Amino acid sequence: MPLPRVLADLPVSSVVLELIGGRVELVPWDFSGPVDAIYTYGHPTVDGAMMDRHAPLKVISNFGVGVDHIDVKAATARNIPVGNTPGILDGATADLAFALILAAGRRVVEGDRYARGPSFTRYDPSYMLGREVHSSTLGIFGMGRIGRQVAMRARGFGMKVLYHNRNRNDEAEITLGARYVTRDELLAAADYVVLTLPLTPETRGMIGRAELAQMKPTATLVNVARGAVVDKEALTEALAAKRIFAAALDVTDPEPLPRDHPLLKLENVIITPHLGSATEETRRRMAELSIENLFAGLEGEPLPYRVS
Ligand code: 8YV
Repeated sequence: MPLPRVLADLPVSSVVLELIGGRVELVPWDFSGPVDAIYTYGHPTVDGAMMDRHAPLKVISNFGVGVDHIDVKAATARNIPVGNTPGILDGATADLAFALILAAGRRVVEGDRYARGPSFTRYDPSYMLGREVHSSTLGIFGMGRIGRQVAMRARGFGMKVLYHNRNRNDEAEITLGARYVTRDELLAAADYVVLTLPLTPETRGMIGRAELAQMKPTATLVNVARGAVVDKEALTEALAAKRIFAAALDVTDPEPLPRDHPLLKLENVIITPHLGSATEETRRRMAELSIENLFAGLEGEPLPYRVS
């Protein structure tokens, strides 16, 4: 019997290969014939036309939780189940959000550049003053699983936690003391505005010129969601004019940014290459869940972690 054929977008990791154990034939993204499954490892677009090109597909399995690159409605209309990896990367992503809050507020990356460079010739107590993290106000857009983990960490830093979300999260309010506020209230009050929401038509470009103008001049924007939630040209302008203190971005649109983009030249921005879930432990669990989904779909079983 021929092995099931699975289209995969990038060379997958050794962990994924180990879990597959030679039970499928992996074919590259530009393969044009029919396949049994699509395995999305990075974030390539998967639309209805692509699903039709590769029919009959039994499953689309995504290595990751965000499925903004997959047309889930088109998959549902074609009875193709879509699987993702929820609930296992929240801690790692919240850790990274906190690393970015601390690094931007306390100018850690800039300090590292300075300490290694020729200008550092003597210590000066008046250089590189940052902003406090402890006792400051954190504003979280998106109180889902990752937002909740960020709020949990903020408690340890004695931060006041505000959030805005489509729905109120009673559990986060009661157990973590997070306070629900409007979008405008959050932007005006937060010292750190953290984005932990999915990319949808409603959230695309949600932080633009007007929203950046509502932030305090001392505030920092942290994005661990998706690059397209922020209007990068508006952000570049705001940072260059020092209308906000700093930004720390784990995600950009496009990813990577063109190498000559002005954002890359600014001192008051930190950019990491989409490292939210990038720990050995979390990436192994993501591989496990996505491969469980893949095999369940190939065998015609319900997906254990199904988006739709
Ligand atoms: C992954 C992510 O890095 O889960 C997500 O939505 O963005 C990240 O955890 C990514 O999906 C793997 O390419």
